Amino acid sequence: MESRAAVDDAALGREAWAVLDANWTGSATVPAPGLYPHQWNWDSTFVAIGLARWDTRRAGTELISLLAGQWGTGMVPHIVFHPVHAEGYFPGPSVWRSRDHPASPHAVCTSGLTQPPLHALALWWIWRHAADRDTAVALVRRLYPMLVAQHDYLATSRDLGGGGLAAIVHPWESGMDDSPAWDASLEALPPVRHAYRRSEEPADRRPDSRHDRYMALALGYRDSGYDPAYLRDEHPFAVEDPMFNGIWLASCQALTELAPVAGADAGPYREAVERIRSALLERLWDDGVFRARDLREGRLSPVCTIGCFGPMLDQGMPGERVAELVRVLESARFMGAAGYPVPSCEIRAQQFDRSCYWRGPSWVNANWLLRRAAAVHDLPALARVLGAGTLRLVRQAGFRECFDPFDGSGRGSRDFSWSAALTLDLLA
Ligand code: 9YW
Repeated sequence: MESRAAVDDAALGREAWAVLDANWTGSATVPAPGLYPHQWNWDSTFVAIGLARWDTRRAGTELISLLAGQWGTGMVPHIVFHPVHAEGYFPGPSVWRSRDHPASPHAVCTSGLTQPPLHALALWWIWRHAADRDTAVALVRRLYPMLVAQHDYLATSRDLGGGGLAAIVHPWESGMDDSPAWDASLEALPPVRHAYRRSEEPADRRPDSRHDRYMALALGYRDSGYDPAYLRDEHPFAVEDPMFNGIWLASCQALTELAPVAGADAGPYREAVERIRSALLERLWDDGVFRARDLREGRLSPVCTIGCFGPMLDQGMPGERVAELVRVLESARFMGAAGYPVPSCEIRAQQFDRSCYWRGPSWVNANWLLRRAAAVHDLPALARVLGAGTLRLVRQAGFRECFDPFDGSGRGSRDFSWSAALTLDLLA
């Protein structure tokens, strides 16, 4: 039995490498062939994490190529466009017009939004697990100043609520685009109709009205010249997301350990960790979980989603809060009533939809983040269930974009990079 499992693992590992090699452009990994032909921000951080134990240099190249898209403001864009297929995805460079902005990089076209700041944690993961120590240390020294700029940007231009958290200004920035956590905020926007359509969008993706609102939000921000004052005073969507901020906090913790390697002072990040933790507890904690705060409407999201567990990534989160979160996570609201970890939306919610992206299906990256959270809080049984359940999903259905949480069948794109990369990490 044991050797059979070992053979299966080896075959799974080979399949994962084949997907990553097929999606490799020579300097970056695209999320999936066809639908996503460019470099996506948090996708690349998960790819770097998956490669970290096996290929230090390639893991580093993944982050370096992404950070080549960083703006002078410190913002790391959510898409860095591949020059050849530039208009093969909508919205492409002609919509974002990054080059019209004086702080954008000259060499590449990018979007004007960001995504969850997992970069410092990914760099820490490479540094912690690298077989090639010298390459890892050189990488830390090279990337550290860029991460400082990214974190400064979040702490200044994105603290739109003034309470110490970073706000997302578009659902795309959460990485969990169609999560029900944004429904109420989107519904509160003025009605819009827009001619744009995403050509290859699957029919079950999202209702038109939501996509039109996504476009209106993106264009409003672009037309302001990507102005931080516009975001603060006028932009109609500003949400403090617990997953985005939990990831930010975990990345600040990573920077406290990377600072001495880079010859820098860890002090500012120790303070940032305390500040973000207090703000999360004060501003987002409600009824046993963390909830997204809509800064424009001044209310917390009534829906409990996978994002509510993001602050569990904080090693210093008080034990009683972690225990409450784990109770909800293991209950019939999430893992307790699903065949596979972890539904992206609470099963009992009216908005739960087992077949629609972030409205119900299980995702390998979210499972990996929760497994990491279980590990930092010394919850080995939970970590094992999350790791084994995720491997069961990819073994049975392949490296799909997401999975039905009840029967484990695959959904969305095939040969999805982060599903393959994080499998390599789970197999280690
Ligand atoms: C989109 C690339 C991206 C991910 C997001 C995921 C999806 C793209 O694909 O969004 O706008 O259609 O929700 O997390 O980064 O894989």
